[in-house]
Amino acid sequence: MKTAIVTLFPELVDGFLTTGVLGRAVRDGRLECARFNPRNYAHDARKTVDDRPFGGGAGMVMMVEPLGEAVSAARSAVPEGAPVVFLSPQGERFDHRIAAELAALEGFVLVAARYEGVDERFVERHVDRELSIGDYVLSGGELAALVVLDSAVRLLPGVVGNPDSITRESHVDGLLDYPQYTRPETHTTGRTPEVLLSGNHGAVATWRKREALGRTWLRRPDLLLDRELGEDDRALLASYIRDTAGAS
Ligand code: 9WO
Repeated sequence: MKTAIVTLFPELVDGFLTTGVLGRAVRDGRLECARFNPRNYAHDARKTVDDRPFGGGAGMVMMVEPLGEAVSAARSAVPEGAPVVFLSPQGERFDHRIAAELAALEGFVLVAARYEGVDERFVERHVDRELSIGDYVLSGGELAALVVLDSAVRLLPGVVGNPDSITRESHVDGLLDYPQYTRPETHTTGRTPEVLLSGNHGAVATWRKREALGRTWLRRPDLLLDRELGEDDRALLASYIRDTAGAS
């Protein structure tokens, strides 16, 4: 996959592109991520990329020209037709479904802005998709761009070593994760649930499904509304609810 990030602070993304899962994807040649700095496309000797907002008000707005020219350069580093994605609190809410859509593409350009915003003409002219990772304001779009890139790249074939790790992950089947335990079996903080030590793979799978359904019901009931539960899952959730109702 060939990607590019447009950012005034390319050094901010370096650590993520050289470390862990993303770092290995780059070294294995499964991911390219070129960096483009709008500062290098400024038109004046002072390298200006921002200016005061028309109509007044606090802060500065990123100018359309340096940003637009940086995006044009970035587009030449990604495959023909790759979309330009702008990260902003005004965007469509990013989720696993959109991560999978992006992972199915040959590439995309991520645009991370700074200051108090960008000239709206940049968005109209250069942006194909505006994404938000949540309802909060950041100091810039870089963290959001990295969230989007990381979650999409993990879905590429061969990037996460064990394919089970992907299908097992939260949100892939629309449920939260089940609780996990590792050594020691017993600790002052508590004992590992017996079923996980039983060696009975069927019983383990049933326990995990019941925990995943139960925690989703407790913590994110909105996720269950989007999902038709089968007969078996309904029974597992009912059993979980009976048990927790007794415990609380
Ligand atoms: C800053 C600001 C200050 C005072 C009043 C209003 C304000 N709005 C902003 C603002 O939105 N700044 C943005 C900073 C401009 C675009 C890049 N920045 C950004 C992106 N902050 N947060 C995001 C972001 C992106 C995706 N998902 C969540 C947040």
